[in-house]
Amino acid sequence: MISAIKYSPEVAQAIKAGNPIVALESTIISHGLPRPSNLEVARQCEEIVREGGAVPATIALLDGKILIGLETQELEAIANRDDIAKASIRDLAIIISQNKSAATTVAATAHIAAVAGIKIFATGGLGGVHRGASESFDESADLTALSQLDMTVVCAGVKSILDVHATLERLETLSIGLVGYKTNSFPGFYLTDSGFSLEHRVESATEIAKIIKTRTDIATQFKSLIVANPVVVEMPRARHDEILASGLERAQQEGIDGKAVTPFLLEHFHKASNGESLKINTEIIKSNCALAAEIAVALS
Ligand code: PSU
Ligand code: MN
Repeated sequence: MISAIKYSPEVAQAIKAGNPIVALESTIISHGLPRPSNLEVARQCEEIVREGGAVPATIALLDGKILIGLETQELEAIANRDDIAKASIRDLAIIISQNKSAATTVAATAHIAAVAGIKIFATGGLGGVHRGASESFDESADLTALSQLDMTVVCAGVKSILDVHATLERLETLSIGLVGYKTNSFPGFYLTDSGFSLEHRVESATEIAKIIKTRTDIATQFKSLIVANPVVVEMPRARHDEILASGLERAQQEGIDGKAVTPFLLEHFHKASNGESLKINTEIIKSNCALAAEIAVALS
């Protein structure tokens, strides 16, 4: 047991009993969604996982502790406090040692979940290779993290603000598994179809559970599996492309770089679309939580 970890009673009980658990990230709460929707959506996500028969384990760092499962006030703190940093794997030990607080990205959340033996994780859209990465070298640590962890991540593809083609190439190089849930097209976060096709398609949670077990049988489990679950009602494409173009331009003008890029562009989308992207983002996360719970149950 790592001393910096604090489990919520609900998660501790589920681990002890071997009940299905779904890990949830917190960067989406503190940096991906605006207040006050962020707290509301975080609560709804946890409820959806419970309704699906699994226990939600939202992961974050609060005042120097790793929390696996957030209690009411802890979730409120992550959603509302102004001192919540965005932590990737490399930041974890530093933030814990300095008794600080941070939300965890997909990379950091997956790492902590794996330490706790949790194998299923739901998020919105993965990080990936940013546009212009051949110059900026901006590639999310989500990719390298997932190439080293025994994790199954349910997401709506990678965020459409990224270079999707380059990201798919990197996923292949890193040997990260990729299946489309009831689709042959790689989803594009706000868009149902990113324009790239998928080699593998699955129809059910049971099928995914079988793949997860087989990965362990043949020792490929330490390179994550991505389950790409497309959003049902997408954003009108012309509007999407227009908002993305203006967001990228603003980011460049304002010199936004590093870990600030993704939150900046997401916020730009939420503002410029008058809340439409927020609605879609919320649907994406909820749907991924429901599917992740189904997979966790099928696996147990
Ligand atoms: N998906 C969302 N909203 C988000 C993120 C994902 O719908 O805010 C976050 C995740 O935590 C992901 C991070 O790990 O964005 C990627 O950030 P970066 O591009 O800086 O690696
Ligand atoms: Mn980056």
